[in-house]
Amino acid sequence: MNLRTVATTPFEDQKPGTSGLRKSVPDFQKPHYLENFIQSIFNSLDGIEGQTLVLGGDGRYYNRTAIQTILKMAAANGIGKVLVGQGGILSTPATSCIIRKYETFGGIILSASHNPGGPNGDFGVKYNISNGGPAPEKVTSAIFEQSKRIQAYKILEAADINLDRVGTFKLGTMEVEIIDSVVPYLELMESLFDLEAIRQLLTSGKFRMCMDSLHAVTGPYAKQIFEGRLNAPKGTVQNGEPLEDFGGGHPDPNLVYAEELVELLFGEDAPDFGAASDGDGDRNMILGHHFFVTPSDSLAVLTANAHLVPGYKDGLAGVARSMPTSAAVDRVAAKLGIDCYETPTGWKFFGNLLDAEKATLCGEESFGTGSNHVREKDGLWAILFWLNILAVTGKSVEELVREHWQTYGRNFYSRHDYEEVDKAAATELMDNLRSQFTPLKGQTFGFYTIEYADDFSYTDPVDGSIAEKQGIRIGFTDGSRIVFRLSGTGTKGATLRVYLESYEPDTSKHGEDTQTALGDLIQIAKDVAKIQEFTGRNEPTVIT
Ligand code: G16
Repeated sequence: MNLRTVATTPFEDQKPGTSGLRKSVPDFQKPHYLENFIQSIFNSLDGIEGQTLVLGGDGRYYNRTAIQTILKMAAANGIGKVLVGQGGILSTPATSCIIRKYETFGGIILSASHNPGGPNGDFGVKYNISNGGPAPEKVTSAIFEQSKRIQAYKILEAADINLDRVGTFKLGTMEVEIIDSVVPYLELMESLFDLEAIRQLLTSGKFRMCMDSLHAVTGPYAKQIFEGRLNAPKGTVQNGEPLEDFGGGHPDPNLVYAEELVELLFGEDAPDFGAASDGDGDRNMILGHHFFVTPSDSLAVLTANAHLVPGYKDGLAGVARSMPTSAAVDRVAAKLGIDCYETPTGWKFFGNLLDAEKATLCGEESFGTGSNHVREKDGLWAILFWLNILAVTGKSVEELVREHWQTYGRNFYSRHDYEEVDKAAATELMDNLRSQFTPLKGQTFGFYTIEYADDFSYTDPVDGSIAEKQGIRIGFTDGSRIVFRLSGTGTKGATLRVYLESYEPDTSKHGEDTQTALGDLIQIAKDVAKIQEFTGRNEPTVIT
Protein backbone atom coordinates (compact mmCIF):
# COMPACT_ATOMS: atom_id res chain seq x y z
CA MET A 1 0.00 0.00 0.00
CA ASN A 2 1.40 3.32 -1.06
CA LEU A 3 0.71 6.70 0.38
CA ARG A 4 0.61 9.20 -2.47
CA THR A 5 0.73 12.96 -2.31
CA VAL A 6 -0.99 14.26 -5.43
CA ALA A 7 -0.34 17.78 -6.72
CA THR A 8 -3.49 19.78 -7.44
CA THR A 9 -4.72 23.33 -8.04
CA PRO A 10 -7.66 25.04 -6.34
CA PHE A 11 -11.20 25.18 -7.70
CA GLU A 12 -12.79 28.53 -7.07
CA ASP A 13 -16.32 27.29 -6.51
CA GLN A 14 -16.00 25.19 -3.37
CA LYS A 15 -17.78 27.55 -1.01
CA PRO A 16 -20.28 25.53 1.05
CA GLY A 17 -23.88 26.79 0.80
CA THR A 18 -26.86 26.47 3.15
CA SER A 19 -25.98 22.85 3.68
CA GLY A 20 -22.51 21.81 2.49
CA LEU A 21 -21.06 21.78 -1.01
CA ARG A 22 -23.66 20.89 -3.64
CA LYS A 23 -22.78 20.53 -7.30
CA SER A 24 -23.75 18.38 -10.23
CA VAL A 25 -22.30 14.89 -10.44
CA PRO A 26 -20.21 15.86 -13.53
CA ASP A 27 -18.70 18.67 -11.43
CA PHE A 28 -17.75 16.25 -8.68
CA GLN A 29 -16.34 13.85 -11.29
CA LYS A 30 -13.82 16.43 -12.53
CA PRO A 31 -10.31 15.20 -11.74
CA HIS A 32 -9.33 16.18 -8.15
CA TYR A 33 -12.64 18.00 -7.46
CA LEU A 34 -13.89 15.72 -4.68
CA GLU A 35 -10.37 15.12 -3.39
CA ASN A 36 -9.65 18.86 -3.12
CA PHE A 37 -12.74 19.45 -1.03
CA ILE A 38 -12.15 16.46 1.25
CA GLN A 39 -8.51 17.44 1.78
CA SER A 40 -9.69 20.99 2.55
CA ILE A 41 -11.97 19.56 5.25
CA PHE A 42 -9.10 17.56 6.77
CA ASN A 43 -6.72 20.54 6.54
CA SER A 44 -9.17 22.81 8.33
CA LEU A 45 -9.70 20.51 11.32
CA ASP A 46 -7.15 20.70 14.13
CA GLY A 47 -6.25 17.48 15.89
CA ILE A 48 -8.02 15.14 13.53
CA GLU A 49 -5.16 12.59 13.46
CA GLY A 50 -6.08 9.37 15.22
CA GLN A 51 -9.72 10.43 15.58
CA THR A 52 -12.91 8.61 14.57
CA LEU A 53 -15.23 9.87 11.84
CA VAL A 54 -18.62 8.69 10.57
CA LEU A 55 -19.13 8.38 6.81
CA GLY A 56 -22.18 7.61 4.69
CA GLY A 57 -24.62 9.04 2.24
CA ASP A 58 -28.10 8.92 0.82
CA GLY A 59 -27.24 6.24 -1.74
CA ARG A 60 -27.40 8.52 -4.75
CA TYR A 61 -25.24 8.05 -7.84
CA TYR A 62 -21.52 8.50 -7.03
CA ASN A 63 -22.06 7.65 -3.33
CA ARG A 64 -20.07 4.43 -3.36
CA THR A 65 -17.27 5.84 -5.53
CA ALA A 66 -16.91 8.88 -3.28
CA ILE A 67 -16.90 6.74 -0.12
CA GLN A 68 -14.01 4.61 -1.43
CA THR A 69 -12.02 7.75 -2.28
CA ILE A 70 -12.74 9.39 1.07
CA LEU A 71 -11.77 6.26 3.00
CA LYS A 72 -8.41 6.11 1.22
CA MET A 73 -7.85 9.81 1.85
CA ALA A 74 -8.84 9.45 5.51
CA ALA A 75 -6.31 6.63 5.91
CA ALA A 76 -3.61 8.73 4.25
CA ASN A 77 -4.44 11.68 6.51
CA GLY A 78 -3.93 9.69 9.69
CA ILE A 79 -7.57 9.29 10.73
CA GLY A 80 -7.82 6.51 13.33
CA LYS A 81 -11.14 4.96 12.47
CA VAL A 82 -14.13 5.49 10.18
CA LEU A 83 -17.63 4.13 10.90
CA VAL A 84 -19.44 3.58 7.58
CA GLY A 85 -23.10 2.79 7.04
CA GLN A 86 -23.67 -0.62 5.41
CA GLY A 87 -23.83 -0.27 1.64
CA GLY A 88 -22.59 3.29 2.12
CA ILE A 89 -26.06 4.26 3.30
CA LEU A 90 -26.63 6.59 6.23
CA SER A 91 -29.50 9.00 6.57
CA THR A 92 -28.51 12.48 7.72
CA PRO A 93 -30.29 12.16 11.10
CA ALA A 94 -28.84 8.66 11.61
CA THR A 95 -25.35 10.09 10.99
CA SER A 96 -26.02 12.71 13.62
CA CYS A 97 -27.26 10.00 16.00
CA ILE A 98 -24.14 7.87 15.42
CA ILE A 99 -21.72 10.79 15.84
CA ARG A 100 -23.35 11.51 19.21
CA LYS A 101 -23.70 7.91 20.37
CA TYR A 102 -20.08 6.99 19.60
CA GLU A 103 -18.79 10.47 20.51
CA THR A 104 -16.82 10.71 17.28
CA PHE A 105 -14.84 13.73 16.14
CA GLY A 106 -17.32 14.40 13.35
CA GLY A 107 -18.77 12.95 10.20
CA ILE A 108 -18.98 13.35 6.46
CA ILE A 109 -22.41 13.09 4.83
CA LEU A 110 -22.66 12.56 1.08
CA SER A 111 -25.93 13.98 -0.09
CA ALA A 112 -27.52 16.70 -2.14
CA SER A 113 -30.61 16.25 0.01
CA HIS A 114 -33.80 16.84 -1.96
CA ASN A 115 -32.04 17.60 -5.27
CA PRO A 116 -32.46 14.99 -8.03
CA GLY A 117 -29.77 12.32 -8.44
CA GLY A 118 -28.31 10.12 -11.18
CA PRO A 119 -25.33 10.65 -13.50
CA ASN A 120 -26.56 14.13 -14.44
CA GLY A 121 -28.16 14.91 -11.11
CA ASP A 122 -26.61 16.49 -8.06
CA PHE A 123 -24.18 15.32 -5.42
CA GLY A 124 -23.02 16.93 -2.22
CA VAL A 125 -20.59 16.75 0.69
CA LYS A 126 -21.34 18.04 4.15
CA TYR A 127 -19.18 18.01 7.26
CA ASN A 128 -20.79 17.59 10.69
CA ILE A 129 -19.03 18.40 13.94
CA SER A 130 -18.81 16.44 17.19
CA ASN A 131 -22.23 17.57 18.46
CA GLY A 132 -23.67 15.72 15.45
CA GLY A 133 -24.79 18.89 13.70
CA PRO A 134 -23.84 20.69 10.50
CA ALA A 135 -20.57 22.58 10.71
CA PRO A 136 -21.20 26.18 11.76
CA GLU A 137 -20.15 29.04 9.51
CA LYS A 138 -16.72 29.46 11.08
CA VAL A 139 -15.90 25.85 10.15
CA THR A 140 -17.35 26.03 6.63
CA SER A 141 -15.47 29.30 6.04
CA ALA A 142 -12.24 27.65 7.15
CA ILE A 143 -12.87 24.77 4.73
CA PHE A 144 -13.50 27.26 1.93
CA GLU A 145 -10.28 29.13 2.76
CA GLN A 146 -8.34 25.85 2.58
CA SER A 147 -9.97 25.04 -0.77
CA LYS A 148 -8.67 28.31 -2.23
CA ARG A 149 -5.04 27.53 -1.48
CA ILE A 150 -4.82 23.75 -1.69
CA GLN A 151 -1.78 22.44 -3.55
CA ALA A 152 -1.84 18.73 -2.83
CA TYR A 153 -3.93 15.97 -1.32
CA LYS A 154 -2.99 12.68 0.28
CA ILE A 155 -4.44 9.33 -0.71
CA LEU A 156 -3.63 5.72 -0.04
CA GLU A 157 -3.30 3.36 -2.99
CA ALA A 158 -5.30 0.38 -1.84
CA ALA A 159 -8.06 -2.01 -2.87
CA ASP A 160 -11.67 -0.96 -2.29
CA ILE A 161 -13.37 -1.94 0.96
CA ASN A 162 -16.46 -4.18 0.79
CA LEU A 163 -19.13 -1.75 1.95
CA ASP A 164 -21.88 -4.34 2.09
CA ARG A 165 -20.54 -6.61 4.83
CA VAL A 166 -20.93 -5.54 8.44
CA GLY A 167 -17.56 -5.92 10.17
CA THR A 168 -14.20 -4.33 10.83
CA PHE A 169 -11.51 -3.95 8.20
CA LYS A 170 -8.07 -2.35 7.94
CA LEU A 171 -7.06 0.27 5.43
CA GLY A 172 -3.38 0.93 6.04
CA THR A 173 -3.29 1.61 9.76
CA MET A 174 -6.84 2.96 9.81
CA GLU A 175 -9.78 0.88 10.99
CA VAL A 176 -12.98 0.83 8.93
CA GLU A 177 -16.10 -0.48 10.64
CA ILE A 178 -19.14 -1.15 8.49
CA ILE A 179 -22.21 -0.76 10.71
CA ASP A 180 -25.93 -1.35 10.48
CA SER A 181 -27.17 2.19 10.85
CA VAL A 182 -30.80 1.35 11.49
CA VAL A 183 -30.17 -0.27 14.89
CA PRO A 184 -28.80 2.76 16.79
CA TYR A 185 -31.42 5.00 15.17
CA LEU A 186 -34.29 2.70 16.16
CA GLU A 187 -32.91 2.53 19.71
CA LEU A 188 -33.04 6.31 19.89
CA MET A 189 -36.64 6.38 18.62
CA GLU A 190 -37.57 3.73 21.24
CA SER A 191 -36.27 6.09 23.93
CA LEU A 192 -38.47 8.99 22.75
CA PHE A 193 -41.81 7.58 21.61
CA ASP A 194 -44.52 5.29 22.90
CA LEU A 195 -43.99 2.76 20.14
CA GLU A 196 -46.45 0.35 21.76
CA ALA A 197 -49.25 2.91 21.46
CA ILE A 198 -48.29 3.52 17.81
CA ARG A 199 -48.15 -0.23 17.18
CA GLN A 200 -51.66 -0.63 18.56
CA LEU A 201 -52.90 2.20 16.34
CA LEU A 202 -51.31 0.74 13.22
CA THR A 203 -52.62 -2.77 13.89
CA SER A 204 -56.09 -1.72 15.09
CA GLY A 205 -57.60 -2.20 11.66
CA LYS A 206 -59.14 1.27 12.04
CA PHE A 207 -56.19 3.33 10.91
CA ARG A 208 -54.26 3.17 7.67
CA MET A 209 -51.03 4.95 6.88
CA CYS A 210 -48.71 5.22 3.92
CA MET A 211 -45.06 6.19 4.11
CA ASP A 212 -43.36 7.24 0.86
CA SER A 213 -39.59 7.05 0.96
CA LEU A 214 -39.37 8.35 -2.63
CA HIS A 215 -36.74 5.70 -3.44
CA ALA A 216 -34.34 7.51 -1.16
CA VAL A 217 -32.47 6.80 2.03
CA THR A 218 -35.27 6.25 4.55
CA GLY A 219 -36.54 3.08 2.80
CA PRO A 220 -34.56 0.61 4.93
CA TYR A 221 -35.24 2.57 8.12
CA ALA A 222 -38.95 2.98 7.43
CA LYS A 223 -39.46 -0.68 6.54
CA GLN A 224 -37.70 -1.83 9.68
CA ILE A 225 -39.56 0.65 11.89
CA PHE A 226 -43.10 0.61 10.46
CA GLU A 227 -43.43 -2.84 8.92
CA GLY A 228 -40.99 -4.49 11.33
CA ARG A 229 -41.07 -3.03 14.81
CA LEU A 230 -44.57 -1.51 14.54
CA ASN A 231 -46.21 -4.42 12.64
CA ALA A 232 -47.85 -2.17 10.03
CA PRO A 233 -49.03 -4.19 7.01
CA LYS A 234 -46.46 -4.95 4.31
CA GLY A 235 -46.66 -2.28 1.65
CA THR A 236 -47.12 0.50 4.20
CA VAL A 237 -43.78 1.85 2.97
CA GLN A 238 -43.93 2.69 -0.71
CA ASN A 239 -40.90 3.41 -2.91
CA GLY A 240 -38.80 1.93 -0.11
CA GLU A 241 -35.86 0.75 -2.22
CA PRO A 242 -33.08 3.37 -2.31
CA LEU A 243 -32.14 3.92 -5.96
CA GLU A 244 -29.13 5.83 -7.29
CA ASP A 245 -31.40 8.13 -9.31
CA PHE A 246 -34.40 7.98 -6.94
CA GLY A 247 -36.30 6.26 -9.75
CA GLY A 248 -35.97 9.41 -11.84
CA GLY A 249 -37.95 11.40 -9.26
CA HIS A 250 -37.22 14.51 -7.29
CA PRO A 251 -36.79 13.30 -3.69
CA ASP A 252 -38.41 16.34 -2.13
CA PRO A 253 -41.39 15.66 0.13
CA ASN A 254 -43.75 18.42 -0.90
CA LEU A 255 -47.09 18.67 -2.66
CA VAL A 256 -45.47 18.88 -6.08
CA TYR A 257 -42.73 16.26 -5.99
CA ALA A 258 -44.40 13.65 -3.77
CA GLU A 259 -47.34 13.54 -6.15
CA GLU A 260 -47.96 9.78 -5.91
CA LEU A 261 -48.51 10.10 -2.16
CA VAL A 262 -50.55 13.27 -2.55
CA GLU A 263 -52.85 11.58 -5.09
CA LEU A 264 -53.32 8.68 -2.70
CA LEU A 265 -54.13 10.84 0.32
CA PHE A 266 -56.46 13.08 -1.66
CA GLY A 267 -58.02 10.24 -3.67
CA GLU A 268 -60.93 7.91 -3.07
CA ASP A 269 -60.52 5.52 -0.16
CA ALA A 270 -57.57 7.55 1.08
CA PRO A 271 -55.63 6.36 4.14
CA ASP A 272 -55.78 8.31 7.43
CA PHE A 273 -52.17 9.35 7.43
CA GLY A 274 -49.50 9.89 4.82
CA ALA A 275 -45.89 10.92 5.16
CA ALA A 276 -42.85 11.32 2.97
CA SER A 277 -39.19 12.08 3.52
CA ASP A 278 -36.46 13.38 1.26
CA GLY A 279 -33.21 12.17 -0.32
CA ASP A 280 -31.21 12.03 2.92
CA GLY A 281 -34.11 11.54 5.32
CA ASP A 282 -34.06 14.81 7.21
CA ARG A 283 -37.17 16.43 5.68
CA ASN A 284 -40.75 15.30 6.15
CA MET A 285 -44.21 16.02 4.82
CA ILE A 286 -47.31 15.19 6.86
CA LEU A 287 -50.68 14.55 5.25
CA GLY A 288 -54.00 13.55 6.73
CA HIS A 289 -57.03 12.17 4.93
CA HIS A 290 -57.54 14.83 2.23
CA PHE A 291 -55.49 17.24 4.32
CA PHE A 292 -52.05 18.87 4.07
CA VAL A 293 -50.18 20.11 7.13
CA THR A 294 -47.81 22.99 6.42
CA PRO A 295 -44.38 22.48 7.98
CA SER A 296 -44.91 25.66 10.00
CA ASP A 297 -48.18 24.34 11.42
CA SER A 298 -46.57 20.96 12.02
CA LEU A 299 -43.95 22.56 14.28
CA ALA A 300 -46.67 24.45 16.16
CA VAL A 301 -48.84 21.35 16.62
CA LEU A 302 -45.90 19.23 17.80
CA THR A 303 -44.94 21.93 20.28
CA ALA A 304 -48.49 22.24 21.63
CA ASN A 305 -48.79 18.46 22.06
CA ALA A 306 -45.25 17.55 23.10
CA HIS A 307 -46.38 16.82 26.66
CA LEU A 308 -48.22 13.74 25.28
CA VAL A 309 -44.99 12.18 24.03
CA PRO A 310 -42.72 10.33 26.52
CA GLY A 311 -39.44 11.94 25.41
CA TYR A 312 -40.86 15.45 25.84
CA LYS A 313 -43.43 15.06 28.62
CA ASP A 314 -41.35 17.01 31.14
CA GLY A 315 -41.64 20.20 29.12
CA LEU A 316 -39.67 22.05 26.49
CA ALA A 317 -36.77 24.39 27.22
CA GLY A 318 -37.76 26.55 24.27
CA VAL A 319 -38.43 26.38 20.55
CA ALA A 320 -36.73 27.79 17.49
CA ARG A 321 -37.78 28.40 13.92
CA SER A 322 -36.06 29.83 10.89
CA MET A 323 -37.04 33.41 10.07
CA PRO A 324 -39.16 32.60 6.97
CA THR A 325 -41.11 29.93 8.90
CA SER A 326 -44.55 31.15 10.00
CA ALA A 327 -45.05 32.53 13.48
CA ALA A 328 -47.60 29.82 14.37
CA VAL A 329 -45.18 28.27 16.85
CA ASP A 330 -44.52 31.67 18.46
CA ARG A 331 -48.12 31.71 19.69
CA VAL A 332 -47.77 28.26 21.25
CA ALA A 333 -44.49 29.25 22.90
CA ALA A 334 -46.12 32.37 24.34
CA LYS A 335 -48.92 30.29 25.82
CA LEU A 336 -46.46 27.74 27.26
CA GLY A 337 -44.32 30.56 28.62
CA ILE A 338 -41.16 29.37 26.85
CA ASP A 339 -38.70 31.22 24.63
CA CYS A 340 -39.04 31.16 20.87
CA TYR A 341 -35.93 31.90 18.79
CA GLU A 342 -35.91 33.16 15.20
CA THR A 343 -32.80 32.06 13.28
CA PRO A 344 -31.58 32.36 9.70
CA THR A 345 -32.42 29.56 7.26
CA GLY A 346 -30.13 26.57 7.76
CA TRP A 347 -30.20 23.89 10.41
CA LYS A 348 -26.67 24.81 11.46
CA PHE A 349 -28.09 27.88 13.22
CA PHE A 350 -30.05 25.70 15.66
CA GLY A 351 -26.94 23.86 16.89
CA ASN A 352 -25.88 26.34 19.55
CA LEU A 353 -29.44 26.76 20.86
CA LEU A 354 -29.82 22.98 21.20
CA ASP A 355 -26.39 22.53 22.80
CA ALA A 356 -27.07 25.33 25.28
CA GLU A 357 -30.48 23.78 26.08
CA LYS A 358 -32.25 26.95 25.06
CA ALA A 359 -34.41 25.11 22.52
CA THR A 360 -35.82 21.57 22.53
CA LEU A 361 -37.82 21.58 19.28
CA CYS A 362 -36.83 23.33 16.05
CA GLY A 363 -38.44 23.64 12.68
CA GLU A 364 -38.32 25.22 9.26
CA GLU A 365 -40.84 25.93 6.57
CA SER A 366 -38.70 23.85 4.21
CA PHE A 367 -40.22 20.63 5.56
CA GLY A 368 -37.72 20.27 8.39
CA THR A 369 -38.56 19.46 12.00
CA GLY A 370 -36.34 18.14 14.75
CA SER A 371 -35.35 18.21 18.38
CA ASN A 372 -32.42 17.93 20.74
CA HIS A 373 -32.31 14.13 20.23
CA VAL A 374 -29.86 14.75 17.34
CA ARG A 375 -28.48 17.91 15.74
CA GLU A 376 -30.17 17.55 12.36
CA LYS A 377 -33.74 17.77 11.28
CA ASP A 378 -35.25 14.32 11.27
CA GLY A 379 -37.99 13.12 8.92
CA LEU A 380 -38.87 9.79 10.52
CA TRP A 381 -38.72 11.32 13.99
CA ALA A 382 -41.35 13.89 12.95
CA ILE A 383 -43.55 11.17 11.48
CA LEU A 384 -43.32 9.08 14.66
CA PHE A 385 -44.05 12.19 16.74
CA TRP A 386 -47.26 12.76 14.77
CA LEU A 387 -48.25 9.10 15.05
CA ASN A 388 -47.62 9.18 18.80
CA ILE A 389 -49.94 12.19 19.18
CA LEU A 390 -52.60 10.58 16.96
CA ALA A 391 -52.37 7.36 18.97
CA VAL A 392 -52.75 9.14 22.32
CA THR A 393 -55.52 11.56 21.31
CA GLY A 394 -57.47 9.29 18.96
CA LYS A 395 -58.00 12.35 16.74
CA SER A 396 -57.47 12.64 13.02
CA VAL A 397 -54.76 14.86 11.55
CA GLU A 398 -57.36 17.34 10.34
CA GLU A 399 -59.14 17.46 13.71
CA LEU A 400 -55.87 18.15 15.49
CA VAL A 401 -54.89 20.97 13.15
CA ARG A 402 -58.34 22.58 13.03
CA GLU A 403 -58.60 22.50 16.83
CA HIS A 404 -55.14 24.02 16.95
CA TRP A 405 -56.28 26.89 14.72
CA GLN A 406 -59.33 27.38 16.92
CA THR A 407 -57.11 27.84 19.94
CA TYR A 408 -54.33 29.89 18.40
CA GLY A 409 -55.72 31.35 15.18
CA ARG A 410 -54.47 30.32 11.75
CA ASN A 411 -51.28 31.50 10.11
CA PHE A 412 -52.02 31.16 6.39
CA TYR A 413 -48.69 30.34 4.83
CA SER A 414 -47.20 29.52 1.46
CA ARG A 415 -43.85 29.55 -0.32
CA HIS A 416 -43.53 30.39 -4.00
CA ASP A 417 -40.32 29.27 -5.69
CA TYR A 418 -39.04 30.65 -8.98
CA GLU A 419 -36.50 27.98 -9.87
CA GLU A 420 -33.55 28.21 -12.23
CA VAL A 421 -33.81 31.91 -12.91
CA ASP A 422 -30.82 33.87 -14.12
CA LYS A 423 -28.41 34.39 -11.23
CA ALA A 424 -27.46 37.95 -12.08
CA ALA A 425 -31.11 38.93 -12.55
CA ALA A 426 -32.05 37.40 -9.19
CA THR A 427 -29.25 39.29 -7.47
CA GLU A 428 -30.39 42.52 -9.12
CA LEU A 429 -33.95 41.88 -7.97
CA MET A 430 -32.74 41.54 -4.37
CA ASP A 431 -30.54 44.63 -4.63
CA ASN A 432 -33.40 46.61 -6.07
CA LEU A 433 -35.60 45.60 -3.13
CA ARG A 434 -32.86 46.67 -0.72
CA SER A 435 -32.68 50.07 -2.35
CA GLN A 436 -36.38 50.55 -1.56
CA PHE A 437 -36.39 49.85 2.17
CA THR A 438 -36.92 53.49 3.13
CA PRO A 439 -39.56 54.47 0.53
CA LEU A 440 -41.52 51.25 1.13
CA LYS A 441 -42.13 52.00 4.80
CA GLY A 442 -45.64 53.38 5.32
CA GLN A 443 -46.82 52.53 1.78
CA THR A 444 -50.33 51.14 1.54
CA PHE A 445 -51.52 48.43 -0.87
CA GLY A 446 -55.27 47.85 -0.50
CA PHE A 447 -55.80 46.64 3.07
CA TYR A 448 -52.09 46.29 3.72
CA THR A 449 -49.71 48.94 5.02
CA ILE A 450 -45.98 48.26 5.19
CA GLU A 451 -44.61 48.66 8.69
CA TYR A 452 -41.00 47.68 8.04
CA ALA A 453 -38.72 46.51 5.24
CA ASP A 454 -35.26 45.23 6.11
CA ASP A 455 -32.55 42.62 5.73
CA PHE A 456 -32.72 39.99 8.46
CA SER A 457 -29.55 39.71 10.50
CA TYR A 458 -28.98 37.36 13.41
CA THR A 459 -26.76 37.51 16.44
CA ASP A 460 -26.31 34.05 17.92
CA PRO A 461 -27.35 34.33 21.60
CA VAL A 462 -24.77 31.73 22.61
CA ASP A 463 -21.53 32.70 20.87
CA GLY A 464 -22.39 36.19 19.64
CA SER A 465 -21.59 35.36 16.00
CA ILE A 466 -23.40 37.51 13.48
CA ALA A 467 -25.03 36.41 10.22
CA GLU A 468 -26.14 39.25 7.95
CA LYS A 469 -28.34 39.54 4.87
CA GLN A 470 -30.32 36.42 5.69
CA GLY A 471 -33.42 37.36 3.73
CA ILE A 472 -35.42 40.49 2.98
CA ARG A 473 -38.47 40.99 5.17
CA ILE A 474 -41.45 43.16 4.40
CA GLY A 475 -43.74 43.34 7.41
CA PHE A 476 -47.24 44.79 7.45
CA THR A 477 -49.07 46.56 10.24
CA ASP A 478 -51.46 43.60 10.74
CA GLY A 479 -48.55 41.19 11.30
CA SER A 480 -48.57 39.74 7.76
CA ARG A 481 -45.17 39.21 6.13
CA ILE A 482 -43.51 38.68 2.81
CA VAL A 483 -39.95 37.37 2.81
CA PHE A 484 -37.62 37.19 -0.18
CA ARG A 485 -34.53 34.95 -0.22
CA LEU A 486 -32.25 33.34 -2.74
CA SER A 487 -31.86 29.63 -2.10
CA GLY A 488 -28.47 28.42 -0.93
CA THR A 489 -28.96 24.82 -2.01
CA GLY A 490 -29.69 24.96 -5.74
CA THR A 491 -27.06 24.10 -8.33
CA LYS A 492 -28.54 25.66 -11.49
CA GLY A 493 -28.92 29.41 -11.83
CA ALA A 494 -30.71 30.92 -8.85
CA THR A 495 -33.92 30.06 -7.05
CA LEU A 496 -35.94 32.97 -5.76
CA ARG A 497 -38.04 32.02 -2.76
CA VAL A 498 -41.00 34.18 -1.79
CA TYR A 499 -42.53 33.34 1.60
CA LEU A 500 -46.01 34.64 2.36
CA GLU A 501 -47.80 34.72 5.68
CA SER A 502 -50.95 36.26 7.10
CA TYR A 503 -52.66 35.70 10.43
CA GLU A 504 -56.38 34.99 10.74
CA PRO A 505 -57.88 34.84 14.23
CA ASP A 506 -61.47 34.49 12.96
CA THR A 507 -62.40 30.79 13.05
CA SER A 508 -65.13 31.23 10.45
CA LYS A 509 -62.45 32.11 7.89
CA HIS A 510 -60.11 29.18 8.63
CA GLY A 511 -61.59 27.06 5.86
CA GLU A 512 -60.48 29.44 3.14
CA ASP A 513 -58.10 28.19 0.46
CA THR A 514 -54.52 29.24 1.28
CA GLN A 515 -53.66 30.78 -2.10
CA THR A 516 -56.93 32.73 -2.03
CA ALA A 517 -56.34 33.95 1.50
CA LEU A 518 -52.86 35.07 0.49
CA GLY A 519 -53.96 36.44 -2.91
CA ASP A 520 -53.37 40.11 -2.13
CA LEU A 521 -49.97 39.46 -0.57
CA ILE A 522 -48.95 37.33 -3.57
CA GLN A 523 -49.74 40.25 -5.88
CA ILE A 524 -47.96 42.76 -3.64
CA ALA A 525 -44.86 40.53 -3.65
CA LYS A 526 -44.86 40.41 -7.45
CA ASP A 527 -45.31 44.16 -7.75
CA VAL A 528 -42.88 45.30 -5.09
CA ALA A 529 -40.09 42.97 -6.19
CA LYS A 530 -40.84 43.43 -9.91
CA ILE A 531 -40.53 39.67 -10.32
CA GLN A 532 -41.64 39.58 -13.95
CA GLU A 533 -39.40 42.48 -14.91
CA PHE A 534 -36.27 40.93 -13.42
CA THR A 535 -36.82 37.21 -13.98
CA GLY A 536 -39.13 37.12 -16.99
CA ARG A 537 -41.47 34.92 -14.95
CA ASN A 538 -44.92 35.77 -13.78
CA GLU A 539 -45.71 32.52 -12.01
CA PRO A 540 -43.65 30.39 -9.61
CA THR A 541 -42.46 26.92 -10.62
CA VAL A 542 -43.27 25.36 -7.26
CA ILE A 543 -45.88 26.37 -4.72
CA THR A 544 -45.84 24.73 -1.31
C1 G16 B 1 -31.11 22.72 3.80
C2 G16 B 1 -30.90 23.24 5.18
C3 G16 B 1 -32.19 23.78 5.71
C4 G16 B 1 -32.76 24.82 4.75
C5 G16 B 1 -32.90 24.20 3.39
C6 G16 B 1 -33.38 25.18 2.32
O1 G16 B 1 -31.97 21.63 3.85
O2 G16 B 1 -30.44 22.24 6.04
O3 G16 B 1 -31.94 24.33 6.96
O4 G16 B 1 -33.99 25.27 5.21
O5 G16 B 1 -31.66 23.69 2.98
O6 G16 B 1 -32.38 26.07 2.05
P1 G16 B 1 -32.46 27.05 0.85
O7 G16 B 1 -33.74 27.81 1.01
O8 G16 B 1 -31.25 27.88 1.01
O9 G16 B 1 -32.49 26.24 -0.42
P2 G16 B 1 -31.58 20.27 3.14
O10 G16 B 1 -32.73 19.36 3.44
O11 G16 B 1 -31.45 20.64 1.69
O12 G16 B 1 -30.29 19.85 3.74
